[in-house]
Amino acid sequence: KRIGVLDSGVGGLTVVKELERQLPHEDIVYFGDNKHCPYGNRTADNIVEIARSTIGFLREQGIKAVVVACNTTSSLLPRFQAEYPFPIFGIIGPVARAVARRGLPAVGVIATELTIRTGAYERLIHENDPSIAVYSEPSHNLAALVDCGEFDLDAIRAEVKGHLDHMLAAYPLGHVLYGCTHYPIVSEVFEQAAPGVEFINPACAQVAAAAEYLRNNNLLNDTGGGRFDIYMSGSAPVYQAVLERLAIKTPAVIHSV
Ligand code: DGN
Repeated sequence: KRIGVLDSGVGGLTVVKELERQLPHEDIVYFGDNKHCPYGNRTADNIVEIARSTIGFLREQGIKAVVVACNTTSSLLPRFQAEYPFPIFGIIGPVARAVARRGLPAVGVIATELTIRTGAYERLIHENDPSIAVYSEPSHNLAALVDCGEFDLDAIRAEVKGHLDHMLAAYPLGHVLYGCTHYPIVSEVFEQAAPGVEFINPACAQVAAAAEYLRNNNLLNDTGGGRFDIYMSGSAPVYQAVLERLAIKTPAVIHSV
């Protein structure tokens, strides 16, 4: 059986990149819900409804687990996680534990408005260590700017710089989390805008946690892999461009839904 991956669009491909690196023998079925993108500006009830329908679709493809490659959906995970007979891995819990393990005094989180509004990053980080200062920066536009696929880098640069200047003026942060899976697609823009900051991609901790669970439950493939289907309601050339930008090696079959 395969691992199902979901996002509102191309952002979840940054998690696929990590799956390819850490679990090269797995087959992946991806759902990019471009029709409803951006998620970050929708209501919580609507996102939960969309998540149920997407997981239903992935389930029909024959899956053993779901990796929620979307922070916005992950921030609402407790509302639907227990409804399924297979594990559903969120992206926020594992990185919250990783931040606490590293003993960081403070972190910034830049994410969609809905992710920030749910308070999920603060809550999960503070469950591990209440002393960590969390500085949240909501972005109304950034995920959509990346997903429009033209990579208007000037517009993306201006948006990123505005957010980082705002955060860093409030506190001299050494660490900032990419709280939206679309952002690591343009990681070089973030790094250039704030050279002294270490940007943390939560996909690494998420996939490590998923791998550990699947290994402990004998659900991992030891050989094989390389089957990668993308179902999306967006534009295939945009997906192709992001696959190339992230240097994802596994050949993808892209289906329009
Ligand atoms: N990529 C998604 C996330 O991580 O929150 C959401 C992007 C969006 O739809 N705005």
